[in-house]
Formats: sequence, C-alpha cells, structure tokens
Amino acid sequence: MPRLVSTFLMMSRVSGLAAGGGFLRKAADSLRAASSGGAPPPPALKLDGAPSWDALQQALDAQTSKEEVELAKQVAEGRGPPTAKANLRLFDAPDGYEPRVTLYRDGASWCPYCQKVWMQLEEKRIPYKVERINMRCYGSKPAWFEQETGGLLPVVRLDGDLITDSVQIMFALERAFEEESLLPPGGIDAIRDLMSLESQHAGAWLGWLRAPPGTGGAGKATYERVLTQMDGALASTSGGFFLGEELSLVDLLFCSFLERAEASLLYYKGFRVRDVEKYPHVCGWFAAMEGRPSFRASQSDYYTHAMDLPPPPTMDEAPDTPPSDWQPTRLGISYRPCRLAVEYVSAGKAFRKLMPVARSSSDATPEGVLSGLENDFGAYLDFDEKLSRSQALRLVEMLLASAA
Ligand SMILES: N[C@@H](CCC(=O)N[C@@H](CS)C(=O)NCC(=O)O)C(=O)O
Repeated sequence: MPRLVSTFLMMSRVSGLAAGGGFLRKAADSLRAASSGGAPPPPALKLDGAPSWDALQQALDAQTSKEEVELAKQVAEGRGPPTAKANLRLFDAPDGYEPRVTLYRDGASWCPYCQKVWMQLEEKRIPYKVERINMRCYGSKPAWFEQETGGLLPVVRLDGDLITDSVQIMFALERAFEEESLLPPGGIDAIRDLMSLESQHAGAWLGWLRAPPGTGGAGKATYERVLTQMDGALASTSGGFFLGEELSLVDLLFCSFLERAEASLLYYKGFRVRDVEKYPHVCGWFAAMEGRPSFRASQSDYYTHAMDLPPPPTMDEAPDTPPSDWQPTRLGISYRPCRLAVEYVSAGKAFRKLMPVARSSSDATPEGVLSGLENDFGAYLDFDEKLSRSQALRLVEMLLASAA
C-alpha cells in the first residue's frame, strides 16, 4: 500500500473519524479500494499498528527517571519549582495547610490574564489551590461558574469571596497580602501612568495585528511609537524592570501581552519586539523577566503564541450578495451559536459572512445542513470556483458535533 494512503488510513483510525461515518469514511473506503486495485477493503484491524494505552504507559514508565518521579511527587504535595502542572502550592506553609486562595484558570495554561495572577501568587509566595476551567474553545464551563462569575477567566476565591478580572484580583491580593508588596511606596497612584502605557501597548498590538489587509502602515507606526515609549520608560530606571531593580506589579501587568506581541508580530508581520538595536531596554526587560522562575514557568513558546492567537481581522458585515471581485481568504467556524464563516476581501477591505448552522431535527446530517446553506447562501458557497466543498462539509460536521 502506498505510504501516503496507509498514513491517511491510520490517522483516520486514530482520530476515530473514519469509524464515525461521513466523508472521511467514504474517502478512506475509496483510498483502500484504489490502493488494492478495486479489491474489497482489508479488515480494519490490519491497518492498526498503534500501541495500546497500556503499552504506551509501560513505555513511558520505563523512560521516567528517578528525578522526574521525585519532581512529580513534590508537585503533587504542593512543593518544588513553579509549574503549570501544579494544583496546589504551599510554599512555606506546613503540610495540610488550607490555602485562603483558589485560582480558577484555564486548563491549557495559556490565558494571558491568568498568567499575570499566577505569577503574582508565585512571586508573593501566597499559598493557593488551582481549579481548571475550560475556555469555551475547549468545552463548556460548570453552570455555577457561568452564573456566579460571568464566565471569564481568571477568577480567584479569596477567603470565600469570588473576585473577577485580573487587575481587580491583583489589587485585591496586594491588599490581602501586604507583606512582600509588589507595589511601590506611592501605591496604585504611583503606577497609573505605566498602567495607561500598558493599555496603549495592548491596543496598539491588537490594532496592528488585526488590521484588515490594505489599510496601510498606520498600525505599525502606532505600535512602534508605543514600544519606543516603553523603551524610554525602561531606560529611565536602572535594573531592568519597570520600577528599577525589583520586579513589581507593573512588570506582571506588562508581561503577558509583551510576550505574545513578540511572538505574534514576528510571525504575522515580520516585526521584532526583541530588537536589541531599536529597543535595547525592552530586550533588557525580557532578560530580567527570564531570570524569574515564575516567568520561566509561565512563559510559552513562539509557535503556541502565534497559533493560539490567529489575528482575526476587523471585519465589515458582508452584503447579502458578494461583490464581483471578491476573493475568499478563509472558510471557518464560529461557535455560540454555530455558524459557518466565509471571510473574503474585496477592494482591499475585509468582510465576513456568517451562516447559521441550524439543527432542524436531531438527525440532521452534515450533508443535509450544507445543502440547506447552499440553498440560502448560494452566492457565498460557490464551491466549484471559490471554496472547497469538502472543507465546508467537514466544518459543518464539526459544528454539529460540538453542538450535540
Ligand atoms: N478583563 C478580563 C479579561 C478576561 C478574559 O477575557 N479572559 C478570557 C481568557 S484569555 C476568557 O475567559 N474568555 C472566555 C473563554 O474563552 O471561555 C481580565 O483581565 O481578567
């Protein structure tokens, strides 16, 4: 069997898609038939060379070193270095101590707002427990969480009270745990200007990243201006951090978006934030931050940051019929409510057309739903020329599955 065909069949089996029916199964059947000269497909088991979960566990155990076992034990007991895997952190508190703080955070540990609070807890060595809550792209949240908090992460329970919004949480933690303060003697008033600069940076970064094609260089110029201002703010102190030699709340407020800006602007715009010629003090700040174990533990890699944040361009509402010069750029999905999204550019402007994927009955098939969409939005789903129909069918399948 040709390698490509067998790889495809194995991937289909592993993901369970081929077994689930639909177009992948049909594609797998036709590939089997093609690869065996039209003969009946071989039994599926013969294609399955993947090890069992038990065999994988044994292989993993055999490769796990004593140090790794010891580290996992420490982490389970709330000790050891900071890590995304910890569900309990006790620091200097005795075994069995019940922390005053519970941090509700995203399970994948990439939410930027959770990162700031997480670093603050680590820097101040405040004992805490972790509860992991799905971000909506990974699944649903517990009903109580939606009702009592509004559903955004992070949330902190402090002495029984729920607190939402990362900045509010950080100030509440500063008030409740005054020792090891991360605020300067002047308190919040002394950092207001830098907080405002941080907001400008967030706006300039996202503004540039999400600018639709053909909007000129304004986004880049604004971002460069704000970054130069930040470099100047860092140059005016000595020691690498925003307030000098000591890490403060200001660094934590800046860290998540600066880290993400460095990765995403490099990937999508070819722009370097860590450019030692142009922004030497910003580079010094990154180096100072990377000296902190709390930052190292919460830092992510460039690929993840570029991929977890595809720049959704600012879109205009699409007219009912696409203009004659439209060029589709992406076919995507939009959850809550389920919608199939066609994104396109026309005359240098970006548009998005959303099509509701309604389940008219419990046995609605992807094919039936897609045919319905083609009836209603024919001009946008002009598959023969502009888009791939099999891609659309797969997206509809996913939407139906996620809504089930
Ligand atoms: N202003 C809020 C923003 C929080 C926020 O937008 N969190 C995102 C995660 S990065 C969220 O929970 N989104 C809902 C979800 O994806 O489930 C804060 O600073 O905490």
